[in-house]
Amino acid sequence: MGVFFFYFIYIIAIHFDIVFSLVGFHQCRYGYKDVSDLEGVVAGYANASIPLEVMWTDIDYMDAYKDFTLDPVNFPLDRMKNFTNNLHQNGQKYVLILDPGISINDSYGTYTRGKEADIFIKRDGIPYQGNVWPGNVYFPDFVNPQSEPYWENEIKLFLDQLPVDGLWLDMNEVSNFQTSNPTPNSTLDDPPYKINDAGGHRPILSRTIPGSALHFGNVTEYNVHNLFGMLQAKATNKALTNLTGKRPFVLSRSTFVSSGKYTAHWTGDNGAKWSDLAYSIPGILNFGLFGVPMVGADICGFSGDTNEELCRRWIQLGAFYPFSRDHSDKNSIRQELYVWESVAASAKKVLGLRYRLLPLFYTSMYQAHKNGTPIARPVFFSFPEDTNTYSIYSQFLIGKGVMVSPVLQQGANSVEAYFPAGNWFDLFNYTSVSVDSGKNVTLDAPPDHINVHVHEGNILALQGEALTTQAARNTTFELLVVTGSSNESTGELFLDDGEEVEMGGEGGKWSFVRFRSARAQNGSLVLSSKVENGEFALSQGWIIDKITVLGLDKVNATQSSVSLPIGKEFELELKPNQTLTKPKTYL
Ligand code: MIG
Repeated sequence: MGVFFFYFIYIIAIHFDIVFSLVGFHQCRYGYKDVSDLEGVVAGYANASIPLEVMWTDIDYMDAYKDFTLDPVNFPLDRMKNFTNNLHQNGQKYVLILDPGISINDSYGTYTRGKEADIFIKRDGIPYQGNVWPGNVYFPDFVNPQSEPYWENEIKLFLDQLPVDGLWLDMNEVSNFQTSNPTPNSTLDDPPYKINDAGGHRPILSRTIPGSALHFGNVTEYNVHNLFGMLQAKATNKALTNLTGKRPFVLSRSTFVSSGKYTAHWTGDNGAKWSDLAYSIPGILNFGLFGVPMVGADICGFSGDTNEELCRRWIQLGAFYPFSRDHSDKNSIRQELYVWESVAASAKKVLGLRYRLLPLFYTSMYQAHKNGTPIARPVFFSFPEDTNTYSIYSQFLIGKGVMVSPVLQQGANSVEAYFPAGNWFDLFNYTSVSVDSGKNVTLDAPPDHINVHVHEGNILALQGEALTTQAARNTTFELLVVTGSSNESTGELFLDDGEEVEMGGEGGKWSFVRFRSARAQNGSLVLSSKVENGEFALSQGWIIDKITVLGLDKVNATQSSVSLPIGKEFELELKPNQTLTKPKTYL
């Protein structure tokens, strides 16, 4: 099974790139009323000193739910421009939603240009008519090569007005509010099987585009149904790359094999329920294995009212999702992280750690790009020899050595977590869990704490806490060297400007560093780095000004100061001349 997965993801996942700022924290909601509402939320985060990287707006911003338009009353262009500029000045970003259905309306340019280009999906020789938020719609046919220039031009016309930073593709399964009549005797519209979709055994054409509809080249919808979301994400990714010359920022609800190359993904409409908090972990781990590494679930829950305790536990977990976004339904109460004091306090703590770990999240993204390994990984990924790890779905790893063990039950103040053999250190307070062979351990998990441990054998490059990823990038680095019975510890660090089109591309501006520590025979710890393309890191002035060693009983205390440029290889010997009872920091 493991071997199968490895081959599978190596093939499909390579060369996906994410914008660095995508690893920051995101706030969204369906039902923000107007620009003032949005401004209030951004201010709410700033006042509470909770990191906010990206503000999102759902279909509320559109004029009558038409793509590429703005509601002139509540989201007028001048206010929207001003809002977007202010975000950009604060180093923040803005992302808007798009739905695939194009309103049938002769005074709407996106429609008339689509009609002229003849790019809509057809049935019986004319465009197939569905019904979604704007009323009657036609759907662009992303199988048609002409849909790409059409879509790019629509995005261009919109970006020329409002320079948003990314696009969110919803409803692209395709979701249709109406079920069309099947063509009589058509096995494409109503084959002799049903699917258990949305709680009922319904014909497959229910609330989507019927299988007998036709795409470019007379390809039936039946044959390409599941590809729509992927092809739309591909076209959107390409359009944004062409238009901005930068790495694009796309989020898609529907995905297929290879979607991970073009888009991030969220797991769709969950509920504000404890069970959905727990299900979010297997959901995210699955998508990592499917080759969609940038994935998250709606934090605090989408439908139904959340509550303080659930939202607090959810941000504690969600702060470690690869894609970390709070999102809620129009009919539910507000759940921005500053709404409750205890949630705000927890959010500052856990997002503080997330931002210190941004180099790990981003380097894991680079590893996904190169090797297909997920960012959030099942525990068995690093411990395949420990068969107890195979069935774990309430804990997961970030990269190879950071393990998250969240509280998933209401009222719980402790958590039972499985620890594979070795030394583990809590990343908030460096308390340790040490097990000779893998076993279950009961850990304290008071209301404001989530257990996040790093395993021996790892070296983490950490940066400082900050309110935006840009500000975090400007802080100095700390190396956290985690040792144990194993002789060697290793860690990797990928750095670039966060938006160059290809991660680690030939001739690009990036640096890649491998850190290694090993015990010498005299008991010293030798810490060194190997650097590829150091010039970029040197040009940014990044330095390591702190080294912390965990898990050594004997360590050198003579090293009084360090200031190591990341872009330059180094070798340091930490001599064993002092017994330590707590982690040693070299400053
Ligand atoms: O019919 O745009 O999953 O995230 O807030 C619902 C409104 C349409 C479903 C998405 C959800 C989004 C909502 N959309």
